[in-house]
Amino acid sequence: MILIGRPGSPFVRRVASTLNHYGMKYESLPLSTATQAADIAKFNPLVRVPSLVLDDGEALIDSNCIIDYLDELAGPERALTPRSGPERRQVLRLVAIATGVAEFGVQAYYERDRRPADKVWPDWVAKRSEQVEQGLQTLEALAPTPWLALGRLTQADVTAAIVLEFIQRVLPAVAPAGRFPGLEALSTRLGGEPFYAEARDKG
Ligand SMILES: N[C@@H](CCC(=O)N[C@@H](CS)C(=O)NCC(=O)O)C(=O)O
Repeated sequence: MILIGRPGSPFVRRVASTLNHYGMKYESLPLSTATQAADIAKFNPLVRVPSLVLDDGEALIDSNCIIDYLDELAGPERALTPRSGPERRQVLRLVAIATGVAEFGVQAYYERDRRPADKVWPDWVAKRSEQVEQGLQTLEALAPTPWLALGRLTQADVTAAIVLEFIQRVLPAVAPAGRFPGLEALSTRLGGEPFYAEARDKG
């Protein structure tokens, strides 16, 4: 399998971490959406990352769809997201909050850093930053248990920790050290896990 995209993207990183967690081998193709759009478009017409190209050439797109496929391959005993029922809904809700935080973080970051300076709309950056903070606060309220849900490691933990680190990098004023102590502890704890650390550093 080939994972398209750079680990600086939280969406790419959550797929890479999940592949590692399941012990699935893959190669990285760290294409940039900013400078290699035509190459990325061969795999995803929306020119977004990640894509995961399977050994038969099929290209899966969108981190949630890719992870759903990986969960199926891993089987219900190992899957980081339960297959059905209230437990699945609980994990998916938290994943939706975390990925929503990442999406709003990307929007604020693109608005601030990729637009021509005279076209930047500061109110938009402020609104998205506020929503990012609210999402992180909701996750923070659950964090110190030490897992976010089900008393064990789930996809919610992997995604939330990656997204916190992404926000710390692109919107540091929203997540200064000490603002989200439970999530910070989660990120530190997962940082000691090879499956997580390797995905952060790869590419
Ligand atoms: N819902 C998508 C979001 C993917 C996404 O937004 N990726 C960003 C990189 S962090 C991207 O490709 N942006 C390119 C663009 O917006 O032009 C997923 O979960 O994979």
